[in-house]
Amino acid sequence: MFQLIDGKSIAAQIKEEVKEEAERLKQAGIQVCLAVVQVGNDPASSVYVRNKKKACEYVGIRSASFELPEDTAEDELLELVRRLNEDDSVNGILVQLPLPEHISEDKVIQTISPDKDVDGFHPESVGRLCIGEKGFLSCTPAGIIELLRRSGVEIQGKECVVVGRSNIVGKPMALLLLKENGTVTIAHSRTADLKEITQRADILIVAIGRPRFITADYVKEGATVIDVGIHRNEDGHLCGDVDFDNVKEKTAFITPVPGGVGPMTIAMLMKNCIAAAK
Ligand code: L34
Repeated sequence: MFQLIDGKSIAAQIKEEVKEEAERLKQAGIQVCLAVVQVGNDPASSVYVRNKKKACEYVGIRSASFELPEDTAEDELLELVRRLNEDDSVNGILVQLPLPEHISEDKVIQTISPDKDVDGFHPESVGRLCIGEKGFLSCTPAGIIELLRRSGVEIQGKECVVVGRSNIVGKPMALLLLKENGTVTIAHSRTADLKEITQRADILIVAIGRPRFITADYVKEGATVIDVGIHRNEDGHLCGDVDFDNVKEKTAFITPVPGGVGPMTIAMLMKNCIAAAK
Protein backbone atom coordinates (compact mmCIF):
# COMPACT_ATOMS: atom_id res chain seq x y z
CA MET A 1 0.00 0.00 0.00
CA PHE A 2 1.34 3.38 -0.97
CA GLN A 3 0.51 6.74 0.50
CA LEU A 4 -0.40 9.60 -1.80
CA ILE A 5 1.37 12.85 -0.94
CA ASP A 6 -1.41 15.38 -1.36
CA GLY A 7 0.40 18.53 -2.47
CA LYS A 8 -2.81 20.41 -2.92
CA SER A 9 -3.89 20.00 0.68
CA ILE A 10 -0.41 20.59 2.13
CA ALA A 11 -0.16 23.74 -0.01
CA ALA A 12 -3.56 24.82 1.34
CA GLN A 13 -2.23 24.43 4.91
CA ILE A 14 0.78 26.57 4.11
CA LYS A 15 -1.39 29.22 2.48
CA GLU A 16 -3.46 29.41 5.70
CA GLU A 17 -0.26 30.04 7.64
CA VAL A 18 0.84 32.68 5.13
CA LYS A 19 -2.59 34.32 5.25
CA GLU A 20 -2.26 34.84 9.01
CA GLU A 21 1.20 36.34 8.58
CA ALA A 22 0.03 38.66 5.82
CA GLU A 23 -2.82 39.79 8.09
CA ARG A 24 -0.36 40.47 10.93
CA LEU A 25 1.82 42.53 8.59
CA LYS A 26 -1.24 44.43 7.40
CA GLN A 27 -2.02 45.35 10.99
CA ALA A 28 1.52 46.66 11.31
CA GLY A 29 0.84 48.83 8.25
CA ILE A 30 2.60 46.67 5.67
CA GLN A 31 0.74 45.53 2.53
CA VAL A 32 2.85 42.77 0.97
CA CYS A 33 3.10 43.14 -2.81
CA LEU A 34 4.40 40.78 -5.51
CA ALA A 35 5.14 42.03 -9.03
CA VAL A 36 4.28 39.30 -11.54
CA VAL A 37 5.85 39.70 -14.99
CA GLN A 38 4.92 37.53 -17.96
CA VAL A 39 6.38 38.02 -21.43
CA GLY A 40 4.32 36.52 -24.26
CA ASN A 41 1.43 34.15 -23.74
CA ASP A 42 2.70 30.62 -23.53
CA PRO A 43 -0.47 28.76 -22.45
CA ALA A 44 1.22 26.76 -19.66
CA SER A 45 2.87 29.90 -18.26
CA SER A 46 -0.48 31.67 -18.33
CA VAL A 47 -2.01 28.90 -16.20
CA TYR A 48 0.83 29.04 -13.66
CA VAL A 49 0.80 32.84 -13.50
CA ARG A 50 -2.96 32.85 -13.05
CA ASN A 51 -2.63 30.32 -10.20
CA LYS A 52 0.00 32.54 -8.57
CA LYS A 53 -2.18 35.63 -8.75
CA LYS A 54 -5.14 33.66 -7.33
CA ALA A 55 -2.96 32.49 -4.44
CA CYS A 56 -1.85 36.08 -3.79
CA GLU A 57 -5.43 37.21 -3.64
CA TYR A 58 -6.35 34.37 -1.28
CA VAL A 59 -3.57 35.00 1.23
CA GLY A 60 -3.91 38.79 1.11
CA ILE A 61 -0.81 39.66 -0.93
CA ARG A 62 -1.32 42.35 -3.55
CA SER A 63 -0.18 41.27 -7.01
CA ALA A 64 0.90 43.87 -9.53
CA SER A 65 0.56 42.36 -12.97
CA PHE A 66 2.80 43.12 -15.97
CA GLU A 67 1.86 41.37 -19.20
CA LEU A 68 4.32 42.20 -21.96
CA PRO A 69 4.09 41.14 -25.62
CA GLU A 70 6.24 38.31 -26.97
CA ASP A 71 8.38 40.76 -29.01
CA THR A 72 9.34 42.93 -26.01
CA ALA A 73 12.99 44.01 -26.29
CA GLU A 74 15.39 42.69 -23.65
CA ASP A 75 16.27 46.25 -22.64
CA GLU A 76 12.66 47.08 -22.06
CA LEU A 77 12.22 44.11 -19.72
CA LEU A 78 15.44 44.97 -17.87
CA GLU A 79 14.20 48.54 -17.50
CA LEU A 80 10.93 47.31 -15.98
CA VAL A 81 12.84 45.09 -13.54
CA ARG A 82 15.03 48.04 -12.49
CA ARG A 83 11.95 50.17 -11.95
CA LEU A 84 10.42 47.45 -9.76
CA ASN A 85 13.70 47.17 -7.83
CA GLU A 86 13.41 50.88 -7.00
CA ASP A 87 9.71 50.76 -6.15
CA ASP A 88 9.37 50.59 -2.35
CA SER A 89 5.77 49.37 -2.58
CA VAL A 90 6.99 46.16 -4.30
CA ASN A 91 8.41 43.43 -2.03
CA GLY A 92 8.98 40.62 -4.51
CA ILE A 93 9.62 40.35 -8.25
CA LEU A 94 8.66 37.28 -10.26
CA VAL A 95 9.54 37.04 -13.95
CA GLN A 96 7.86 33.87 -15.20
CA LEU A 97 10.16 31.56 -17.19
CA PRO A 98 10.72 30.53 -19.90
CA LEU A 99 11.34 33.87 -21.63
CA PRO A 100 11.29 34.30 -25.44
CA GLU A 101 14.51 33.20 -27.20
CA HIS A 102 15.78 36.75 -27.81
CA ILE A 103 15.89 37.59 -24.10
CA SER A 104 18.67 36.34 -21.86
CA GLU A 105 17.12 34.71 -18.78
CA ASP A 106 20.42 35.00 -16.93
CA LYS A 107 20.58 38.74 -17.53
CA VAL A 108 17.04 39.22 -16.32
CA ILE A 109 17.56 37.09 -13.22
CA GLN A 110 20.75 38.95 -12.37
CA THR A 111 19.02 42.30 -12.70
CA ILE A 112 16.43 41.45 -10.03
CA SER A 113 17.48 42.89 -6.67
CA PRO A 114 18.58 40.00 -4.40
CA ASP A 115 16.31 41.53 -1.72
CA LYS A 116 13.27 40.97 -3.96
CA ASP A 117 14.36 37.62 -5.42
CA VAL A 118 11.33 35.60 -4.27
CA ASP A 119 12.11 32.93 -6.89
CA GLY A 120 15.53 32.34 -5.37
CA PHE A 121 17.14 32.31 -8.83
CA HIS A 122 19.66 35.17 -8.37
CA PRO A 123 23.31 34.04 -8.10
CA GLU A 124 23.44 35.61 -4.63
CA SER A 125 20.51 33.46 -3.44
CA VAL A 126 22.00 30.36 -5.07
CA GLY A 127 25.41 31.13 -3.55
CA ARG A 128 23.89 31.53 -0.11
CA LEU A 129 22.13 28.17 -0.44
CA CYS A 130 25.39 26.62 -1.59
CA ILE A 131 27.35 27.73 1.48
CA GLY A 132 24.46 27.24 3.93
CA GLU A 133 23.61 30.90 4.57
CA LYS A 134 20.04 32.08 4.96
CA GLY A 135 18.45 33.42 1.78
CA PHE A 136 15.56 32.97 -0.66
CA LEU A 137 15.09 29.34 -1.65
CA SER A 138 13.93 28.28 -5.08
CA CYS A 139 10.22 27.53 -4.65
CA THR A 140 9.92 24.09 -6.25
CA PRO A 141 12.76 22.39 -4.34
CA ALA A 142 11.81 24.18 -1.11
CA GLY A 143 8.24 22.96 -1.64
CA ILE A 144 9.47 19.39 -2.08
CA ILE A 145 11.40 19.51 1.21
CA GLU A 146 8.22 20.78 2.87
CA LEU A 147 6.16 17.96 1.28
CA LEU A 148 8.59 15.37 2.63
CA ARG A 149 8.68 16.99 6.07
CA ARG A 150 4.92 17.27 6.40
CA SER A 151 4.43 13.68 5.16
CA GLY A 152 6.86 12.34 7.77
CA VAL A 153 9.46 11.16 5.25
CA GLU A 154 12.89 11.32 6.85
CA ILE A 155 15.74 12.60 4.67
CA GLN A 156 18.69 12.23 7.03
CA GLY A 157 20.96 9.37 6.03
CA LYS A 158 18.78 8.36 3.09
CA GLU A 159 19.89 7.70 -0.49
CA CYS A 160 18.44 10.60 -2.46
CA VAL A 161 18.61 10.59 -6.24
CA VAL A 162 17.72 13.72 -8.20
CA VAL A 163 17.15 13.15 -11.91
CA GLY A 164 17.71 16.48 -13.66
CA ARG A 165 20.29 19.21 -13.19
CA SER A 166 18.53 22.47 -14.03
CA ASN A 167 19.36 25.66 -12.14
CA ILE A 168 15.72 25.96 -11.10
CA VAL A 169 15.08 22.45 -9.78
CA GLY A 170 17.83 19.82 -9.99
CA LYS A 171 20.80 21.72 -8.57
CA PRO A 172 19.05 23.53 -5.71
CA MET A 173 17.13 20.33 -4.93
CA ALA A 174 20.38 18.43 -4.46
CA LEU A 175 21.75 21.18 -2.20
CA LEU A 176 18.63 21.23 -0.03
CA LEU A 177 18.62 17.44 0.37
CA LEU A 178 22.29 17.65 1.31
CA LYS A 179 21.47 20.31 3.91
CA GLU A 180 18.94 17.85 5.38
CA ASN A 181 21.75 15.28 5.63
CA GLY A 182 20.64 13.12 2.73
CA THR A 183 23.22 11.24 0.66
CA VAL A 184 22.70 12.84 -2.70
CA THR A 185 23.30 11.73 -6.29
CA ILE A 186 22.46 13.91 -9.28
CA ALA A 187 21.67 11.96 -12.42
CA HIS A 188 20.77 13.43 -15.80
CA SER A 189 20.20 12.74 -19.48
CA ARG A 190 23.83 11.67 -20.01
CA THR A 191 24.00 9.36 -17.00
CA ALA A 192 25.33 6.02 -18.23
CA ASP A 193 23.12 3.56 -16.36
CA LEU A 194 20.24 5.62 -15.05
CA LYS A 195 18.18 2.65 -13.89
CA GLU A 196 20.99 1.33 -11.80
CA ILE A 197 21.29 4.71 -10.04
CA THR A 198 17.57 5.35 -9.53
CA GLN A 199 17.04 1.83 -8.15
CA ARG A 200 19.24 2.80 -5.20
CA ALA A 201 17.04 5.73 -4.21
CA ASP A 202 15.09 5.82 -0.97
CA ILE A 203 13.93 9.23 -2.17
CA LEU A 204 13.68 9.70 -5.92
CA ILE A 205 13.09 13.20 -7.27
CA VAL A 206 12.31 13.28 -10.97
CA ALA A 207 12.70 16.43 -13.08
CA ILE A 208 13.76 15.25 -16.52
CA GLY A 209 10.95 16.69 -18.60
CA ARG A 210 9.92 13.48 -20.36
CA PRO A 211 6.32 12.30 -19.98
CA ARG A 212 5.87 9.05 -17.96
CA PHE A 213 9.57 8.25 -18.35
CA ILE A 214 10.04 6.63 -14.95
CA THR A 215 8.47 3.17 -14.83
CA ALA A 216 8.46 0.57 -12.04
CA ASP A 217 11.81 -0.89 -13.14
CA TYR A 218 13.51 2.40 -12.17
CA VAL A 219 12.13 2.33 -8.64
CA LYS A 220 13.20 0.54 -5.48
CA GLU A 221 10.49 -1.21 -3.45
CA GLY A 222 9.28 1.13 -0.69
CA ALA A 223 10.82 4.29 -2.16
CA THR A 224 9.39 7.80 -1.96
CA VAL A 225 8.87 9.21 -5.46
CA ILE A 226 8.47 12.93 -6.14
CA ASP A 227 7.39 13.92 -9.64
CA VAL A 228 8.35 17.44 -10.74
CA GLY A 229 7.41 17.01 -14.41
CA ILE A 230 4.22 18.38 -15.89
CA HIS A 231 3.04 17.62 -19.41
CA ARG A 232 -0.26 18.23 -21.15
CA ASN A 233 -1.30 15.71 -23.82
CA GLU A 234 -3.59 16.21 -26.84
CA ASP A 235 -6.83 15.81 -24.88
CA GLY A 236 -5.72 18.29 -22.19
CA HIS A 237 -4.83 15.63 -19.61
CA LEU A 238 -1.84 16.29 -17.37
CA CYS A 239 0.86 13.77 -16.57
CA GLY A 240 4.29 13.89 -14.97
CA ASP A 241 7.74 12.44 -15.63
CA VAL A 242 6.68 9.39 -13.62
CA ASP A 243 4.33 6.72 -14.96
CA PHE A 244 2.17 7.00 -11.86
CA ASP A 245 -0.09 3.97 -12.31
CA ASN A 246 2.84 1.75 -13.22
CA VAL A 247 5.00 2.90 -10.30
CA LYS A 248 2.63 3.62 -7.40
CA GLU A 249 2.29 0.10 -5.93
CA LYS A 250 6.04 -0.16 -5.59
CA THR A 251 6.34 3.05 -3.56
CA ALA A 252 5.75 3.99 0.06
CA PHE A 253 4.95 7.61 -0.83
CA ILE A 254 4.30 9.21 -4.20
CA THR A 255 3.16 12.61 -5.49
CA PRO A 256 0.48 12.88 -8.19
CA VAL A 257 0.45 15.24 -11.19
CA PRO A 258 -1.49 17.47 -10.98
CA GLY A 259 -1.93 18.13 -7.27
CA GLY A 260 1.60 17.30 -6.16
CA VAL A 261 4.61 19.56 -6.56
CA GLY A 262 2.89 22.33 -8.61
CA PRO A 263 0.69 23.74 -5.85
CA MET A 264 3.65 23.61 -3.44
CA THR A 265 5.74 25.80 -5.77
CA ILE A 266 3.06 28.45 -5.44
CA ALA A 267 2.67 28.07 -1.68
CA MET A 268 6.42 28.53 -1.19
CA LEU A 269 6.37 31.61 -3.41
CA MET A 270 3.77 33.09 -1.05
CA LYS A 271 6.05 32.27 1.89
CA ASN A 272 8.99 33.95 0.18
CA CYS A 273 6.91 37.09 -0.40
CA ILE A 274 6.23 37.34 3.33
CA ALA A 275 9.94 36.88 4.05
CA ALA A 276 10.77 39.60 1.50
CA ALA A 277 8.38 42.03 3.18
CA LYS A 278 9.84 41.32 6.60
N1 L34 B 1 10.16 32.49 -12.61
N2 L34 B 1 9.30 30.61 -13.64
C1 L34 B 1 9.59 31.29 -12.51
N3 L34 B 1 9.35 30.77 -11.28
C2 L34 B 1 8.78 29.55 -11.15
O1 L34 B 1 8.59 29.03 -9.94
C3 L34 B 1 8.42 28.84 -12.29
N4 L34 B 1 7.76 27.63 -12.24
C4 L34 B 1 8.03 26.62 -13.28
C5 L34 B 1 7.93 27.31 -14.64
N5 L34 B 1 8.48 28.65 -14.66
C6 L34 B 1 8.72 29.39 -13.54
C7 L34 B 1 6.45 27.52 -11.90
O2 L34 B 1 5.84 28.41 -11.35
C8 L34 B 1 6.92 25.62 -13.03
N6 L34 B 1 5.95 26.31 -12.24
C9 L34 B 1 4.65 25.83 -11.94
C10 L34 B 1 3.76 26.55 -11.15
C11 L34 B 1 2.48 26.08 -10.86
C12 L34 B 1 2.07 24.87 -11.37
C13 L34 B 1 2.95 24.13 -12.13
C14 L34 B 1 4.22 24.61 -12.43
C15 L34 B 1 0.68 24.41 -11.06
O3 L34 B 1 -0.15 25.20 -10.65
N7 L34 B 1 0.38 23.12 -11.33
C16 L34 B 1 -0.92 22.53 -11.10
C17 L34 B 1 -1.65 22.25 -12.39
C18 L34 B 1 -1.79 23.43 -13.26
C19 L34 B 1 -2.38 23.08 -14.61
O4 L34 B 1 -3.60 22.87 -14.68
O5 L34 B 1 -1.63 23.06 -15.60
C20 L34 B 1 -0.68 21.19 -10.41
O6 L34 B 1 -1.58 20.72 -9.71
O7 L34 B 1 0.39 20.61 -10.61
